Order: sequence, then C-alpha cells, then structure tokens
Amino acid sequence: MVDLKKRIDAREAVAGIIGLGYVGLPLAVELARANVRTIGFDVDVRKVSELAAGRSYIPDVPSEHVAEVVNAGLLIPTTDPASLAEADVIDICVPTPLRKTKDPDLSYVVRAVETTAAVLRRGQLVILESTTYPGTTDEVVKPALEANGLKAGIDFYLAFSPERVDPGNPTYHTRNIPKVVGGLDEASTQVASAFYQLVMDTVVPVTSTRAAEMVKLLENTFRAVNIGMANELALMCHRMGIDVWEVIDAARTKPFGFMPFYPGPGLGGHCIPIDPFYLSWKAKQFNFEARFIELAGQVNGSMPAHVVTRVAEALNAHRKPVNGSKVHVLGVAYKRDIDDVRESPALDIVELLLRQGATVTYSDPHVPEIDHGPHQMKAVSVDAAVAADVDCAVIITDHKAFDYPRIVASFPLIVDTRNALKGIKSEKIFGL
Ligand code: SAJ
Repeated sequence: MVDLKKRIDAREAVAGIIGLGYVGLPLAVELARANVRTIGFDVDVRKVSELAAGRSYIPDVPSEHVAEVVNAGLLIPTTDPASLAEADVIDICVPTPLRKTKDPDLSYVVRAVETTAAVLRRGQLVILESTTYPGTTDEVVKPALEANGLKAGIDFYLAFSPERVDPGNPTYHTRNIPKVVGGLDEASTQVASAFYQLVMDTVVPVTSTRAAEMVKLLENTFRAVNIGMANELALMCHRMGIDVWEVIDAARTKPFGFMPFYPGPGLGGHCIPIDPFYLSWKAKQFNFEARFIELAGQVNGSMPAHVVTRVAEALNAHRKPVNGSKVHVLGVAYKRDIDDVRESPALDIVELLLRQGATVTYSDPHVPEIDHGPHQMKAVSVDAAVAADVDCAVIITDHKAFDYPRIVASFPLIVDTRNALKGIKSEKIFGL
C-alpha cells in the first residue's frame, strides 16, 4: 500500500470529505486550494447546492475560495455517496453529540462509516476527525469497515485526527493549527501525516488512534474543568463579598504557571459541555469515575440557576418579585460575537425565568430569533426593551456590539454575568 503515500505526496491522490460543516468544509476547501481533487460529500442538499453555486455558508470560509475551487473542478460537492469511490483518502467530519442521557451519540459516525464501507477498496486511507471517546476508531470504525472482508492495516490504512477548528478565530485557521494524527499502525500514521502535510504547517504524529482521541478530550476537558473552578470561585467570592473579576485579573499578572479562566452564566457550545462526557462515559467502562469531569459538569450546570437567583435578588432590591416582572436578556449566543446558540446557557436562563412567571425579551445582534424547543422568540432592540420599561436587564453574552454605557444609563437594574460593565460603579449593577 506504499503507493498511496507516493500519490499523496505527488498530490495525485483524491480526497473525500464526509460532512461539510464547520470542520469538513474548511478542510475540503484548503485541500482543493492545495490542488488536491476533493470530493465533498454531505447529506444536506442545501449545503451541496450552495457550494455548487460557489457560495460558502461557513463565515471562516470565503465564498471566493469556494467558487475558485468548484469552478476549477478541484472541489466536487455532492450528495451522492457513490462519488466517494473515487477518493483515495476518506476523512469523516460528522457531529458527535450527546444523547439526553449524556451518553455518546455515534449515529452520525456510524452512518458515515457505512457510507465509507460501501466504497472501501484496497489501498485507501480512512480518517475519523469527529471528537469521540478513546477506542471509537478501533472498536467501532474498524470492525464496521472490515465487514466486507478487507483488513485494516493490511488492505487499507486507518487513523484518527482530532479537529481543532475554532470558528471565528482571527489568528488560527486550518493551515496554522497543528494537527495531531494517530494511526492504527505506524504505516497508517505516516500516510495520514502525509495527507495532512498537504495543507497543515505542522502535523503531530502520536502512536495510536486512542492517544489521538484522548488528546482532544484532554484539551476540552481541561477547559471545562478550569471554567468550573472559575465558576465555583465566583460563587465563593460572592458569598465572601470579594470581586472575583478583580482577583482573576490580578492573578493573571503571574507570568508563569497560571492561565486565566472566567466565571460566566454557564457552559455553552457544541464542544466544551459535551466532549468531557464522552471521556467520563468511557472511563466508567473501566470502572473509573472521572470525578473532575462530573464535578465540573455539576458546577457549570448550576450557573444558569445561580444567574436567575441573582436576577431575583436584584429585583428584590427594588421590592419586585420575579413573577410578573419584565426581564430583558442581553446576548443569547453561547459566547461573544458569534451567532451560535447551541447549548447556550441563555436558553436555560430564559426557560427558568419564564417558569418563574417573568416576561422575558432578548436582544442579540447576531441572533435574530431563537427556536429552541419551547422557546420561539424574536430579538428586540435594546431601545425597544428600554421603551417597554423592563424591570431588569441581564447580560448573558458580552457581545462587543452592545453599547454598555447606554445600557447602564437605560435600565433600572442590570445583572452582569460577564463583567462586561467592568469599572462602571452603580447601585443598580449586580454581578454573578
Ligand atoms: N467560557 C467561560 N469561561 C471561560 C471560557 C469559556 O464561561 O473562561 C464559556 C463560554 O462562554 C462558552 C463555553 O465556556 O459558553 C465554551 O467556550 P470556549 O471558549 O471553550 O469556546 P468553544 O466552545 O467555541 O470551544 C472551542 C474549542 N475548540 C475546539 O474544540 C476545536 C476549544 O478547544 C477552544 O479552546 C475554544 O474554542 C477557544 O479557545 O476558542
């Protein structure tokens, strides 16, 4: 199978990307821009037709790049899985959510692997990028691919490489984020490394698929646990009458051995609240309880209720119950300056406030409406909220686009969960 590495190095090998979302599309476009013929497969016909028309739907991927490679016949967007038969390298970039029971949901991966198995032939390389627990590639992907009789490591190469896409990051993008790669065997690691070297400046080989799977989970568990600690510190400081933000800002002056994490209204996004539970779920199979992950999940998960308690305390200072009060949420995206509301704590906070009888409105320049389960709400402007005489505003997402001095001047009470009003002193401002 040595031939594949030669064909990759000569940019003759054809790439196939399964899943053209915020991970797969940037990779597909960069491969095509590196002159690698790339079959871009997705089940979503809207995505494929947008790409075929030379349009991008991922902010970090300019439409000009899409048009350039599609017109040059270097990126072939398709919903036809049979098209992947042409690919020498098949790279799976599909979602790995959690079920409501916090168990891993590998259904997208299984479907993508079945699609791959249908076109699997000798000499191909298959790579899984979807974030998942250590063992997925060896225990789930490998047997599914070998069902037709071909043998991983003998007839085809197999590897795992964690995605490290950070949507909206102005500095780090596909090419300059080091890429970790772990193969079923040394040859698979080498061939997969050669593939990524076509696009990435730095490739970091590790000795197994499990190590590569664990790298990603360490990266994101590290964040979830440290954010949990920052949130617990905030609860402690609130109880002790200490300004947690001042403490963190002073601690970060330590030039070594410290990395700041900040308290907030809870943990949102499709990575940090989810990835660690892939790890703790797998650890249980080894009779190991990942206590830090579970504890961080409890602390981070308790923040939305804590925010609602702070809103109640703020209203109480004005002798107003939550029930019947008008509360205006500022920012519903899961983090600043993006439009993604997946797992956003704002949705939990809205739900809790509505349950306590508050009338809730929201402003978010990036999110015109939310349609999340029981929530169907349209954004209103800050002016409209002010005109509606709301009783309390609560800053959940500290978008740069908000005019904070105006917010302080306009609302009778403000709960600030992000220290967005840093340095502004006022009786009407309540922190976490
Ligand atoms: N958050 C805090 N306090 C913090 C940092 C984050 O409350 O100190 C909250 C955010 O508001 C958000 C959630 O945690 O609700 C997650 O924030 P995040 O900054 O981790 O951003 P994500 O979810 O977009 O994480 C992605 C991850 N990228 C990948 O998995 C490839 C993560 O590994 C990156 O480190 C992160 O982006 C990043 O640094 O932007």
